[in-house]
This record gives sequence, structure tokens and C-alpha cells, in this order.
Amino acid sequence: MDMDTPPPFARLLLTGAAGALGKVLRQELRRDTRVLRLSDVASLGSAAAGEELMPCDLADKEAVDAVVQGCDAIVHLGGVATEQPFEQVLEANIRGTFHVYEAARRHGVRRVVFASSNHVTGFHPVGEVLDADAPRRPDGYYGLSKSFGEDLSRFYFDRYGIESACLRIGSCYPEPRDRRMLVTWQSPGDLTALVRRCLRVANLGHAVVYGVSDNRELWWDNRLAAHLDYAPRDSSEPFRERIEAAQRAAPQDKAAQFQGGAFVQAGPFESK
Ligand code: NAI
Ligand code: 15L
Repeated sequence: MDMDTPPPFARLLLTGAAGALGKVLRQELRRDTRVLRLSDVASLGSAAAGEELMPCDLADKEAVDAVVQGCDAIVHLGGVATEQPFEQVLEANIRGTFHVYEAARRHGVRRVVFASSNHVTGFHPVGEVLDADAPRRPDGYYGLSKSFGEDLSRFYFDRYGIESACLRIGSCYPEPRDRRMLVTWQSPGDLTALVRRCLRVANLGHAVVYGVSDNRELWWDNRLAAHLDYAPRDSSEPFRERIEAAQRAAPQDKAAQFQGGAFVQAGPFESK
């Protein structure tokens, strides 16, 4: 295996473990740690061997503190994953991510892998190629909350030395679903490989990396995160024919002009 530091962690925390990506990583990260601690506000089912279940609401600071205590590293996926009313985004993503980093500081956790999102840069036009230094242009409250999470992680690195990887995940599903996702798709296998690299690389520092597979067209360039040696194996290309046949004309609306797709369109959540 292409690892710089050997497993296992003694105890790894996975937040958002009941979600779509959490279910994938719940299976995959078992071999990276002696105990995998799983947390979510939604049901986690029953614990398998080597798992520990600690349900909690990320908005509850004391509960998050207890969940983080005793862990060596954190993969933080929990939170709202789509555009929602600001108050919900505030509680789960802004306060919630603050609680995770505060608890990490209090309990001496040295590394966090934070699920950021491509929606931090969603208002860049399609076709433009961005690297981690490109200006952020969040495309909604959700993207703003991820941008806050990235700043928060940078602050905790600069002040306390807690290393973080901010994964600007594109579209992580078993298969791409539309023409945009032919560009933004990351396979679950490539996401797993990226998370594992971030957990194990000797010197992570503070890294910002786009979570994307080796697709034919790319809007994102990960050269500023080259030290991670993230080498995606999958590509959206095998899905192209089916998707282009199903969605014959490329859409012409505002969603088609910007990298964030439908997220850039005003949602139903603004105050009247
Ligand atoms: P998901 O919605 O399936 O999972 C998120 C989980 O977080 C859910 O199980 C939910 O119950 C939990 N959660 C929400 N609010 C919570 C709270 N207040 N306290 C505790 N848990 C809470 O989303 P998915 O697709 O699994 O995404 C995981 C992470 O990756 C999210 O942070 C999302 O923003 C990020 N991401 C996902 C992408 C994708 O393509 N699936 C793309 C970019 C980012
Ligand atoms: C995200 O950040 C969302 O969590 C997910 O629901 C997808 O829609 C993805 O981005 C995307 O941009 O396709």
C-alpha cells in the first residue's frame, strides 16, 4: 500500500456516518483503525466489530466534545449537504464544525479531514480551471458554510498546529448523473483513496484539494496539493454516452454557466 505512516489509528472518528458518503467510509475505514467511532444525528444501526456508536447533534457543543475525546483523528462529513435555510446551515455546518475543531483542540487531536465542497467556488464560470489559490466564490449559504469551515481549519492550523485537509468534493455518487457531473464526478473509490491519503501522509499541513476523478474534462487542478499523491483511478468517460443520450441538448440556463450548477440559482430560502 502507498502509505507513509502505518495503520492503525487507535480510534478514528467519522461524523456524518449515517449519510451517503458516511456509509461508504464506514465500510472502508475499518481497516485504518483499531476502533472506528461513528457519529450522526440520524440512526447508525447497530455496531459491527470494531465500531463504536456515539450519536450526537453537531450543534450541541458538549456532546461533540464527548464524541471527539479519545480520538486520534477525525473525518468530518456531518452536516447539511445541500442548500437549506440559513439557520439550519448555521447550526449544523457553522456551529457544528466549530464544535468539532474546538473539541479537537481541547483533546489534542492532531488531524482532521473536512468534507468541504466544490460549492466554495461554485460561482466561477464553467470551463475556467481553478486551483486551491483561486478566489472563493461560494454559491449559497451551504457554500458559505464550507468556506467558513476552510477558514476555521486554517486558523486551527496556524494557531494550534492541527493539520487539516479540506476536500472540495465535486459530485460523489456511484455514477455521474448529468452532463455537469461528467466533469465534477468523483467515484466513491477515489474519495476513499483521497481520504486515506489525507489520514496517512506524513506531513499534511493545511491542504485544500478538489475531490474529483480523472475525468476527460476538468475544472480543477490539484497541483497545490501534490504532496498528497492523490492519483484518481476512475473516470466519468464510460458513462458519457448514456448521459449525453439521456440529456441530448446541453442546458443553457444559469445553472449551466457556473461550476456550482443548480446551486447558483436562488433557492427558496431567502427571507421575504
Ligand atoms: P448526507 O446528507 O447523505 O450525509 C450527511 C450526514 O450528516 C447525514 O447522515 C446527516 O444526518 C448528518 N447531519 C446533518 N446535520 C447534522 C447535525 N446537526 N448533527 C449531526 N449530524 C448531522 O451527505 P453526503 O452526500 O454523505 O455528504 C457528506 C459530506 O460531504 C457533507 O459534509 C457534504 O457537504 C460533503 N459533500 C458531499 C458531496 C457529494 O457529492 N455527496 C459533494 C461535496 C461535499
Ligand atoms: C455538494 O456539495 C452536495 O453535497 C451534493 O449533494 C452534490 O450535489 C454536489 O455538491 C455537486 O455539486 O454535485
